[in-house]
Amino acid sequence: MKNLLKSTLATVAVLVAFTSCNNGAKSGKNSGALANNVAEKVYVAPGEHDEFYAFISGGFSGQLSVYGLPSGRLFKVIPVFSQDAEKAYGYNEETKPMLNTSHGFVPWDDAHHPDISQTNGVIDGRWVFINGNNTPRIAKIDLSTFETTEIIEIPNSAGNHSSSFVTENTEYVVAGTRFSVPIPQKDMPIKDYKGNFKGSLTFITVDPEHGNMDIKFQLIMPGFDYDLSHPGRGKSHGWFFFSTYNTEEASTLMEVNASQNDKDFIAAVNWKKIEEYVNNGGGTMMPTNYAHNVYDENTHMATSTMKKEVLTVNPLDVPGAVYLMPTPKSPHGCDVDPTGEYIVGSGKLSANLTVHSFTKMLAAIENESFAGDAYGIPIIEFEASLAGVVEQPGLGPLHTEFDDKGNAYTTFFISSEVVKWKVGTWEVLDRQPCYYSVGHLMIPGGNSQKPFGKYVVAMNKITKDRYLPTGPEVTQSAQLYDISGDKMELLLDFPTVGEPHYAAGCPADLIKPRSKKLFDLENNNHPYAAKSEADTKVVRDGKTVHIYMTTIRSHFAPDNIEGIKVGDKVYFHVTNLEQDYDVPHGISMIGANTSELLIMPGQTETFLWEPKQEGVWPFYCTDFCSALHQEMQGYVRVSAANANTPLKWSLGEDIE
Ligand code: RUQ
Ligand code: CUA
Repeated sequence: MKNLLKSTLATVAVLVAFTSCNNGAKSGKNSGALANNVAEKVYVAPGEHDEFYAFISGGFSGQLSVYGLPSGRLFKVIPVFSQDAEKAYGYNEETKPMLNTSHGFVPWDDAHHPDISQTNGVIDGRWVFINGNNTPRIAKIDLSTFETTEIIEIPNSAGNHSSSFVTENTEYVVAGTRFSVPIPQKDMPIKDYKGNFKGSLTFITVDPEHGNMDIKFQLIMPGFDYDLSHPGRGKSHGWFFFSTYNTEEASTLMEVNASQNDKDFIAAVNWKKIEEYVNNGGGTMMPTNYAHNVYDENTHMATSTMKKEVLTVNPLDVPGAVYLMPTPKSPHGCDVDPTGEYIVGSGKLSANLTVHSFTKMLAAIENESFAGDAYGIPIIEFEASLAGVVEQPGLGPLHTEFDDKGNAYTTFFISSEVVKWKVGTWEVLDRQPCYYSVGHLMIPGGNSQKPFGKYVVAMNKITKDRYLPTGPEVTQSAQLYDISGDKMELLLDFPTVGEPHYAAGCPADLIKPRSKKLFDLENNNHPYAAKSEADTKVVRDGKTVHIYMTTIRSHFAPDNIEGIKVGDKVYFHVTNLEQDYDVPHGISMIGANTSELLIMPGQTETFLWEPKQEGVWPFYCTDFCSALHQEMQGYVRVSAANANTPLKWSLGEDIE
């Protein structure tokens, strides 16, 4: 019996060892995940702060989530392209215009690539930009309030994927189309795609002081798919690089038909040259229709303006502005190293990683080392701009980031790993498995001249057995690696909101001191604000009723309202009079076909209620704000549509 037990245990031990190996929960002596000090490296003690912020795209959630590194703790989900009932974003009257587009109100998008603003090539922590792919848009989030303050729709674009990357002084945030389409849109046979569909690359200026976005020009390129992009920096500042696939210009069975060519291109765009051309009156105004939505922090309201034209540029009209660098094979990631010299093209179907040299590219242009042209755009000879290749580093390369020591880190989707290699010698230095099938990766400051090479976050496409199961839909996942030593070390798994695509990170100190604590009531210019209880009132205008309401611990003013009628449109404009950090109030009304409001100190927000039944209906505060939070409530009396109940409101007295 004893022996049987022993041998059973031995078998179990072997099985466990085997299974855990299979699961990738690394076994063996130098196992990162099992080492004691690993826990310490990610442990942020209660009350302590993380060293880095990470802004991780929410993918098909349409949002942007804020994490701390190294802890992997989730702090906030910033609503960007999707309605968010928790924060009333897209539900309250103030923020609904943010989601307006030329297709009407679009309350969702597929968010991909956050990128933080830069000054002199270094992350400055002022704004983070992110693209919506599906109904092409670029959003700007203000990192003093962590709120989406601007969304600009991109006309002539579809599947806005090679976006939203910023140049080294945030001169531009750039958006490239994934799908080529008829420009302008028109009814035509799909089979006539080739030669007729076009791809637009959009350059959006960012006001250096206020951050206001404006489309400066759209470059109308051949009908390829523009997958990813990155700005030049340092010596290559003034250029922008875009990877392409489907240079075959196929429109059906793309998995086969868009994989025919040995090489596709990285398009190199000299935006400084085009900017000069445009500033001198170049380009063609094209009629179009797109929304520009701006949130004003002083009125606490967004407005949406429909723009009617866009300046387009034909690359052939600006000689010397656009070149194509052949790159094997259907390149996805298009990443520029911190010096600006090297442009890495990750050919998804290629055995090797291709690295172009900016210096060699300029020389090739100078010497006219061209191998023909595509629709008149010169194609640089492959060898002429080639800096080197990383040979057989893995399978299915997607994206590359850089540290501050001359190393590059590339993700491989198929072989499911991060591979570290040396920039310049192209030798592979280290590799670590990802669990599983990694897409993007992020080193804080990665898209800048100054990366902070302490951690890399791998954002994975598959999670499988890494967490407790949650039914068929399992959590999305990221992994944190320590890259401060020669070898990468896996430190942590943490779940993410939606499918994480790219992320942007920076030292917490860049953002923390500027984080706003409240809104100044004095500067509240909301047209329906009540800045004191004396200003509260209820105003009827036909069938529309405006309630000017305030909140303070722990009551609403007014809290008794009579004279509302069935069929009225009742707007609750609620101002939070608090002027202390971290004292929001909420409000919700029974039967309102919208979300609660969550109102920050000094802010005014509005929701619409359309009462459908007579009665006395309560409302209450939804945010636990004080010991008497539960007493923070009120009543609205609703009379029949033809009743004569007089309009009255009060606080602390009975309405007779
Ligand atoms: S990319 S699928 Cu960011 Cu690798 Cu979108
Ligand atoms: Cu105010 Cu709870």
